[in-house]
Amino acid sequence: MGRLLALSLLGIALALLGERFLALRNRLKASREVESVDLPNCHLIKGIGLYSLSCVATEFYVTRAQELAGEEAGAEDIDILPNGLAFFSVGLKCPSLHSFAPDKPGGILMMDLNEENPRALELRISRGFNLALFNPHGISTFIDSDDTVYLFVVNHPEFKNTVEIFKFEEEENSLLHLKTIKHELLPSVNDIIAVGPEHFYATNDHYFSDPFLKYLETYLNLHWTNVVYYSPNEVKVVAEGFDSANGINISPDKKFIYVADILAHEIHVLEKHPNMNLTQLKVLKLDTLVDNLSIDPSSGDVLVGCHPNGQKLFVYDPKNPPSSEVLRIQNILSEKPTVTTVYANNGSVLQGSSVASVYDKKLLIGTLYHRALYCEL
Ligand SMILES: *[C@@H]1O[C@H](CO)[C@@H](O)[C@H](O)[C@H]1NC(C)=O
Ligand SMILES: *[C@@H]1O[C@H](CO)[C@@H](O)[C@H](O)[C@H]1NC(C)=O
Ligand SMILES: CC(=O)N[C@H]1CO[C@H](CO)[C@@H](O)[C@@H]1O
Repeated sequence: MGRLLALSLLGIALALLGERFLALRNRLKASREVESVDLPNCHLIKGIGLYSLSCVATEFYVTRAQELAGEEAGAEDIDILPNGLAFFSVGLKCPSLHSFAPDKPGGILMMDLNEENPRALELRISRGFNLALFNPHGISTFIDSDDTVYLFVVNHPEFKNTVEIFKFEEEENSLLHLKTIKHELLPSVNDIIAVGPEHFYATNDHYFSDPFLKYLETYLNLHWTNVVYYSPNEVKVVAEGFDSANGINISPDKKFIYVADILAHEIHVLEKHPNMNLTQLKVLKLDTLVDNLSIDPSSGDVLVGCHPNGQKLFVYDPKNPPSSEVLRIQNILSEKPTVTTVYANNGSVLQGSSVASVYDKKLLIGTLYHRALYCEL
């Protein structure tokens, strides 16, 4: 009897795993190909790639890509100030990248998009901050009523999860470190949107922080990831049940929060309440893995860096590389938002786009590891 029971349980477990495997192929959009959509005035920004999936999802891919390209993984996230200064976080390292990643710590680059040929410049960081362990991920800026600019950076020192708050000192091209935030409700932070000088919403892309448990929860499709609101007085889960919550951003009027659920191919529109609670307003289903979200400040449109075929991110084949796709969503609050493809490429020019950001008719497209594209719209 004991053996029969054990065998039945094993059978059920295998069936479940098989079903989860097929579901994973679907979640990764394993069989989708893209049609090219070109933009006329683009050039590559040399020396910068941008990547933004979680470590677990990309560790294999980035490792392979680095081996193949002989390059260091590039920037992770971009945030552009209203005056055209763009910030990039660079040098995210993941546990399994240990031996490949150089000892060079991460950093924050800045680029002035008002310049004719903008170049990225590394910002100095004030003494006292542990630069050697700097491992930056999602970033966000907040401008206070006195025009102070705060830069919020998700950090993974020794693969832990913290949020660092810096004050940007423009004349010195430097960042003054103000605060490190750690919290049990921030076990696997991916991206962040600042809503006050010490206040933010953040996505957890996993429920667990242990790498093996992360793998398991993703594979089993548990939908345990969430969005957390943090302030010095109150920290709370404000939305949950995401497959893998990734990019997060806010509407120009600050009334709505947008969250990209990468493996569910969804963008969630959440209404923000005075007590900072969120309630879900709608979910936009797309046919692609949605990574980082940015807002076009002139129109409020949402720009999405997407992976049309996530499988190719895992199983990297230089002859059949991952493609790129950038979507623009107009009138996201309306009954029928318009979704247009701004850019799509089969990987011959740009592989694995993860972020697209627009400023004054200029579009920056970043990728997981590959390159960054700078286009005049
Ligand atoms: C909203 O927030 C309050 C406190 O900030 C909390 O006690 C309450 O449970 C939340 N309500 C909902 C519906 O989540
Ligand atoms: C990608 O498209 C280009 C033409 O647009 C074509 O030459 C190339 O073979 C395609 N590559 C793949 C991997 O499909
Ligand atoms: C390019 C871009 O807009 N990236 C965004 C990724 O998500 C963070 C958090 O919402 C934004 O601050 C970045 O701007």
